[in-house]
Amino acid sequence: MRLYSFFRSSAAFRVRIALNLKGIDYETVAVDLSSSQHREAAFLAVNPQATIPTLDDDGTILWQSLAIVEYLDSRFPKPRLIPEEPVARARVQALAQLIACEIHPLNNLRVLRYLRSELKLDEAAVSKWYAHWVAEAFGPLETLVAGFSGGRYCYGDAVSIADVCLVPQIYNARRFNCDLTPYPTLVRIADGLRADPAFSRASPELQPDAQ
Ligand SMILES: N[C@@H](CCC(=O)N[C@@H](CS)C(=O)NCC(=O)O)C(=O)O
Repeated sequence: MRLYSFFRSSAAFRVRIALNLKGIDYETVAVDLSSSQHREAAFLAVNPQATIPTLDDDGTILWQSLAIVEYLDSRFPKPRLIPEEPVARARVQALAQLIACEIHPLNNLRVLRYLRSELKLDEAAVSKWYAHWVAEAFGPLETLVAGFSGGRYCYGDAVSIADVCLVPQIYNARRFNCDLTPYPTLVRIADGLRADPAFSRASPELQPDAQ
């Protein structure tokens, strides 16, 4: 498998964790988002949406991190990241989507670039925007996870797609200096999971393209 990745991409970080948890060997194909390599013809031919991550599984191209994690879960079910039991299944996906669909689309690179270049916001205003959308989602997420967690993971006593999304989002929130003190459960779980090599090896600073 080949993973088109950028070291700092939190969506790629999710897929790296899932690949590591399942013990799947993969090759990293670095795409430099900072120089907009993802918008060049060579990458658009692979993924017309121009987004990272993109997975090439023996010529089959897959994109959208949650769809990729679900694909990996179907093909390599151990450990299951999306439970089979219907309630657990719906809930871990809801937690994952709270991060991947409610925070990330408002705070990803193209949105921040638009705020800076088109709307002429300065760095203080961009940081305020970023922190606002993190807080909007982390508030309810903290309450939900505190109720569902068995202690070590977001939901029950098993790793899931919710954990796969949480760790990169906490990492990014710290990078943007967001105040995480209101979310002790989320921080405890994310920091605990970083002791697991499947999570720590996926971390941005350990990627081959880390700058
Ligand atoms: N919903 C997509 C989001 C993908 C996405 O936007 N990835 C970011 C990196 S984390 C990206 O490629 N950004 C490029 C840009 O914003 O121009 C997913 O989960 O894969």
